Amino acid sequence: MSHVHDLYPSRLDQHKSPFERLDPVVYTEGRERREGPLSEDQLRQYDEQGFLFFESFFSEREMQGFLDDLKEYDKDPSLKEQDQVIIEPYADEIRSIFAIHKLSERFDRLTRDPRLLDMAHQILGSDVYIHQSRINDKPGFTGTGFNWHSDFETWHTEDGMPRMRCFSLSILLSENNQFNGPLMLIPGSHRWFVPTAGKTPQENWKQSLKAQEIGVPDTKVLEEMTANGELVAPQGPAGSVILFECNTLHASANNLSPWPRRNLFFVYNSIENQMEAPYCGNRPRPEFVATREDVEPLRSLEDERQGKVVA
Ligand code: 6CS
Ligand code: FE
Repeated sequence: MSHVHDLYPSRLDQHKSPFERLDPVVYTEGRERREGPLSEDQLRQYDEQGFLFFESFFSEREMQGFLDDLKEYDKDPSLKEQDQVIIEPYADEIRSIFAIHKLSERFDRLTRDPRLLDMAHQILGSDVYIHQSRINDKPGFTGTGFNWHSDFETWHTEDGMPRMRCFSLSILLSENNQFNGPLMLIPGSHRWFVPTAGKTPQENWKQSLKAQEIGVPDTKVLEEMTANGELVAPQGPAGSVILFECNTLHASANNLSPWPRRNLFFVYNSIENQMEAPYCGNRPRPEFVATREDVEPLRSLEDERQGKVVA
């Protein structure tokens, strides 16, 4: 099945200039803003900049259980054989583990923590589900970076995500500092859609999750995007959280320090923005990279505790 008209065309055989996004950033839909943990100021900042940073959102102690789970996974050689585990290009070490919330009850529960889920409801203005979850475990010395990209550009072309109504929460499980390859973002870049050049090969994910080459904006556009502004690289202790819009341009450098950079990502998508056929025309990517079948609106743990959720 192909799409008659694509609002966000990309992976093209000719150059197309960036254009303004067609979707809201904060979904109010004519109603009053949903109540939630984010202040008007924070919502405005997110709207303008495309990200928010919460230093020490959780305590380091709260993160310990998650790190213990990861240590167990590191010891399990059979895990490395699975497709959902991506190995570093130049070392036999884990780069990413996808669908972590399906592997571990502890991670699954965290997706429904009201402190996170209430922000998702407030920004996306609807029920939400997890489009993708992963650990990016950038090991000391050998961990490689991530090239500049917009997540939405990939999720639209390769997964069939129709609109920009989605964001990522990156939860720092280890300290992120200037040496271990912290996430870099281009503030305000989420306001532009940047079409990229080059056809998407079948099963591109096997290559792109190790080192992305297709779907990367050209350097001229990146220069323009940073011309009046700056780059930001939020840094802080374990338990800090970066919330960034699905179309915010971001990247990160190699980790040449001895300290691993272990970040957990939950991608919250609106229930009204479920996957269609991939816009690049290829076969859909596996369910562990892009939820297509198993779409369940998340209910907060608070509701469960109060017995409000009827099975
Ligand atoms: O292809 C993807 O879905 C992923 N790749 C990158 C570089 N970022 C977002 C996402 O995990
Ligand atoms: Fe990304």
